[in-house]
Amino acid sequence: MKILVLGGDGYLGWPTAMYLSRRQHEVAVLDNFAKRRWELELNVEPLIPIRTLQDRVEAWQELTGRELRLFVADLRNYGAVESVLAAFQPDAVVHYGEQPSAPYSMIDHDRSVFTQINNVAGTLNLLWAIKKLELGCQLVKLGTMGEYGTPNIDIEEGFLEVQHKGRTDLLPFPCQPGSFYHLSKVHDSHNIRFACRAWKLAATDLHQGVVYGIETEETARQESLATSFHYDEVFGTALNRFCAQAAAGMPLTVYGRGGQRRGFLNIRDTLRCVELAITHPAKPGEYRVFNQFTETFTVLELAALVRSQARSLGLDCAIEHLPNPRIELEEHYYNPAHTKLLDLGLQPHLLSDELVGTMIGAILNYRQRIKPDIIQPKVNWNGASRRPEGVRAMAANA
Ligand code: USQ
Repeated sequence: MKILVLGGDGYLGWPTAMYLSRRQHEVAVLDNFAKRRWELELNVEPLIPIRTLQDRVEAWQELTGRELRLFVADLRNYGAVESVLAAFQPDAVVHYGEQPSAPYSMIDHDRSVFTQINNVAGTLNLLWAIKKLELGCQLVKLGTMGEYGTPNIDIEEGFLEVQHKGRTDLLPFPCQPGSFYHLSKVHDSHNIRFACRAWKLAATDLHQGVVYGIETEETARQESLATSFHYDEVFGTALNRFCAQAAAGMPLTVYGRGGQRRGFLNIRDTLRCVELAITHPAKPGEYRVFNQFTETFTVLELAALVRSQARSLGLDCAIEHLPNPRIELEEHYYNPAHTKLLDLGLQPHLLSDELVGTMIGAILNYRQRIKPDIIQPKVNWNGASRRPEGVRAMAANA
């Protein structure tokens, strides 16, 4: 199958491209390297030094003999999107090509506007190009579990049967997202669903939970194939950050009471879920949602797990409850369904003490690169973010 991976330079896009290439698919990657620019703006960098995408594509080819075609293009440029799709003629498009951070979208006005324009317009351009070229390809889009928020009822996979004044309908599950980033994904979902209805496109919206992990089978083959693992407050996510903090001998940054419960999954399962969506495609006109996570934890449960593993590795590790910089419930009901990917054959890599120990061990190899000053949260949801000076113009020009 011909598969185009958008955002192929990112934490998930790059491992996905190699994973699919190794399984004999003809894979192309597209990126505009925006994430590397945001890293420069905020003066953060991935834990493992990451080669350019061109170098990584070459390294993959030398190692496996398999070609990854590379397109450098910005999804906000409709002409570029159309030319890439016309040149490659994909059977499936895997769309990771968005600004992926909730804190980034909450730094200031410029970055919230940027996040929504970038994400929503990029996806709209893609939908229009797929329609115009009549490619008949399927779209596999990375959405987020955060689209739903934390309602006081069970969360279903995309749709809720509602009875109202004696009538019944299957309607999109109500969304109460917790940041302008998560909102951008809700807007995408509505646009994709409409395009499926209006133009008979076929799409799977993967509502993914928080991903953890530093390596996959493919990235582990050599350091030049490593993926972009972040532990900073903007691009790092909860468990990845806690493991890096433990390796650096710093207290674990639990926001507030830590009763926030979320769905989590191993990075290896992300790749498998995307493959399952592609190999069991949506039908023309179908918009479907899979909740993509394998288990739920509270933030405090994760911190306790990391602390116990860190201590067994001889590291000094404490949990610190910081004032929560976000607006979110710290104690709440959370019971989302997640059966559709399991029904298709997903066999989860569940989180274990051993895995957390392995992650901390892998991070310890790069301990000298950890910058302590990018760990504490500075971005506040109330709009009073302490961000670096002199970056406003860059964001506005992005
Ligand atoms: N948290 C802490 N301490 C930290 C970092 C996070 O307590 O040092 C807490 C947050 O307050 C939040 C929870 O951990 O309650 C999750 O935060 P996160 O930063 O790990 O993840 P989030 O901002 O929700 O976003 C991440 C990805 C995003 C994806 C989303 C899935 O960055 O791309 O869409 O996870 S979900 O969370 O299910 O919406």
